[in-house]
Amino acid sequence: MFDALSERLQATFDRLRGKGRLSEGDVDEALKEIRRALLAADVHFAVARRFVDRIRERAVGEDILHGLNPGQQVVKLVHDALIATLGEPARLSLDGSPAVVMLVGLQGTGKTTLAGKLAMNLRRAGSRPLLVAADMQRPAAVAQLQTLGRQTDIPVYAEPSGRPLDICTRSIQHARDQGHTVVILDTAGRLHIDDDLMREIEEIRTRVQPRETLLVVDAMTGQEAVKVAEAFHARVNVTGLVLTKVDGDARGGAALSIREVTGVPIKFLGTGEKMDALEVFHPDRLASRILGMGDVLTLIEKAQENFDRAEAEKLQKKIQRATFDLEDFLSQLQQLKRMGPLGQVLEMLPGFGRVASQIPREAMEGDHLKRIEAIIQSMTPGERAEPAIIDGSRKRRIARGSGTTQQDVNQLLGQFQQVRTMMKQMTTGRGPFGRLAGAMPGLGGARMATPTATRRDRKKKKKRRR
Ligand SMILES: Nc1nc2c(ncn2[C@@H]2O[C@H](COP(=O)(O)OP(=O)(O)O)[C@@H](O)[C@H]2O)c(=O)[nH]1
Ligand SMILES: [Mg+2]
Repeated sequence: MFDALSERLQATFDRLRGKGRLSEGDVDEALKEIRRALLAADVHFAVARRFVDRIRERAVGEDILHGLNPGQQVVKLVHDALIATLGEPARLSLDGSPAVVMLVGLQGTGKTTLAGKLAMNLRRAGSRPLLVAADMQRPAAVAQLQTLGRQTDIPVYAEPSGRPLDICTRSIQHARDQGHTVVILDTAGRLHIDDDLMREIEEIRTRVQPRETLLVVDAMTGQEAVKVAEAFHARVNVTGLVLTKVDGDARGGAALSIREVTGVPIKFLGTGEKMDALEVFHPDRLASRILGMGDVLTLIEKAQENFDRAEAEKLQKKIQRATFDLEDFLSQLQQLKRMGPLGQVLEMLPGFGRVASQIPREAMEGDHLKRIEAIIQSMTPGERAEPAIIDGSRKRRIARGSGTTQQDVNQLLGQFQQVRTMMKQMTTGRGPFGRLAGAMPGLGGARMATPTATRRDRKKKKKRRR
């Protein structure tokens, strides 16, 4: 999401930065370009206008033309305007015993998927969630939630038939009896113009008094999503928005308009079909990602969730002894893969968004990793430890053994060289990888141990530990 908007905004900034001094005309032109970029990304026209007005006011107020580095200041103003548009960070409220979270929205937006993701997320944080199958519209809906419950090992309350209102009411008593702390109601999809079905959730809401009513919105639906959100909010007083399918190629207009138009905060983003593809929404992080500044914080959290501490410590020693070899390369790739699709991970690195969009998709998918695995497994232990000895005839043998081409082998060796270079940057603390390494379990220490680490580096590192 946001690829096109990102590119256009960054092109605008590049033009500004290319100029030594900025005139009023330059800033006007840039603001027009920003507005056009927003509209092209399907941002609501009123939101786009307000966005640009915000920047213009501050540009004048702070007299950026006469300040240092006006181009850079425009970037900062756009960043601030993005955050203002995306709203304040808002947490899910879990007051109540049990706390009830009702999921509502159109059909197919990802409510049931979210129910599972949310339950997993809350369980990790120490809650005892119960999933409730309150979609009696589609015959397969109850079974879908039950399957999810089995996969995630989270209890599901379901009844073979009956009215959703009664099922929800009974499920809450059941939750109390069983000591559940959170109840997630997975309701049926409905059109905001279907009066009968809208009345149904109004009744559920009145009866069970959910602490949170989350409207699940498919980011791919663009402008229409904003209208739907307004209609739902008017009837059931939505307390939070969840944007799903932001991993798709939506233009991002819904994400940028919906909070400002409805006044309801975005609480989560759905970033994939799998159960771990849920992100707590952080406006500042998304703003940075849109502007190509990366989202190192989310990346670090993902890394900490998925990296194996023991592995990381072993790796740290290898980097110190400069014995990082192809075996380690393979194990690193496998760990990285656990953090999610490589493309999404790379986009979170500062300056990498633009690079990531140029890497062919297949290069980031599982098949590619399988090929790499096959190639490395066709090497002798000596070759894996000392790739420099791999000459033409060895390459031919490896290609044959792994069912790949010599070109594939060359490509892998090239990538390995690049990673080695990045590893060097990690140990000297330069560039995005340096910052990332500093935060990863085990890797941070590598920086201290290198001869180039200065006292200041050591102090910084100490600070980070606290
Ligand atoms: N790519 C992607 N697909 C999603 C996401 N959330 C849900 N889906 C898919 O969207 C489809 C509909 O999801 P479902 O949870 O059944 O929607 P519901 O009708 O609102 O309950 C399914 O194929 C899901 O796998 C997401 O964040 N990203
Ligand atoms: Mg469903």
